[in-house]
Amino acid sequence: MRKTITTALAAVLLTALTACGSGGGAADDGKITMGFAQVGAESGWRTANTKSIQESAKSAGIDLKFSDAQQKQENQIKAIRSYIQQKVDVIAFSPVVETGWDNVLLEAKRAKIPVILTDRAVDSDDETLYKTFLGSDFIEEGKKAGKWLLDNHSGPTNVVELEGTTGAAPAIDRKKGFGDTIKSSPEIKVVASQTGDFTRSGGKQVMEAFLKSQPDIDVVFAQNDDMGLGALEAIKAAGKKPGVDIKVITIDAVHDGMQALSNGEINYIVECNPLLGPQLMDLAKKVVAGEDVPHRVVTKETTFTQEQAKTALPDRKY
Ligand code: GZL
Repeated sequence: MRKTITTALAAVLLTALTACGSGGGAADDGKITMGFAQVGAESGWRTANTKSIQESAKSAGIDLKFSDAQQKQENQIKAIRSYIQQKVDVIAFSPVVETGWDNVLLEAKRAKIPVILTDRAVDSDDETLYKTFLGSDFIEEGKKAGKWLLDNHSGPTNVVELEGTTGAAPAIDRKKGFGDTIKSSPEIKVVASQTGDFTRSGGKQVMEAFLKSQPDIDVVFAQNDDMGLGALEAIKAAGKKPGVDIKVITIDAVHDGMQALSNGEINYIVECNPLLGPQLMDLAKKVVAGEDVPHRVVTKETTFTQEQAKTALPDRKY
């Protein structure tokens, strides 16, 4: 009798453990559960990125738990901790800033839940804290913006820069790529640089201040379309013609940016591809299955002039 009870108890315990899972490995029905901690909804780029992730999860048959951190790191960390407690099969997120992730990523590692970085990087020295980082090369994007200015400026050129979220990888790296590239021309000077937090309102407010404080602005380098579009409003309100009196260079190539480029109000856009969903889901399946994946996957992207925008606009997906 005692033997029967012990055997039954062992069976119950084993089932309970299997059902809860020990983190990692798809659920019994083979369905993968992904916890995704998104930055927020600050820009047209982010909206397109979220749509790509949600639609791709559906087509990949992946059960997606999704959270919007309203651009606050503490909210992303809370969301990741909740995914760990829920014992999801894989966690993915776009770190709003580069620093402050080691502790929560260590908790995920101890829970044996693999992590995938998308879009933005973390500055951790411990590369075992995440399986792979899928996203753009932001330094390259900054270089492309700087190269266009080198090739298309004439004489002394005063630049004002609208920076992205302070501490965010795209803000740090785009600034570096742009600055390092224009260094080769002593005629080009960044006379003012300030964060607009990747938002349209932020770009407008900072540009209004620049137009008051800077007597002679030749170029605006906005680290994303949304801040650039906000700057266009400020430039027009100051009675100047964007794209002509003040040249505008931006990064992203979302629909509204491409429309302004096509209309001649923006001069050049460096694309930053937000459609990371399909690659993310492929990587997640491989990671959950325990397969090796590259530690870095760089997304493909291009650049657009005003003429190229006119041709590309009708077929753009975002
Ligand atoms: C870049 C992404 C940036 C976009 C902005 O990959 O992190 O954040 O350039 C967005 O539009 O807010």
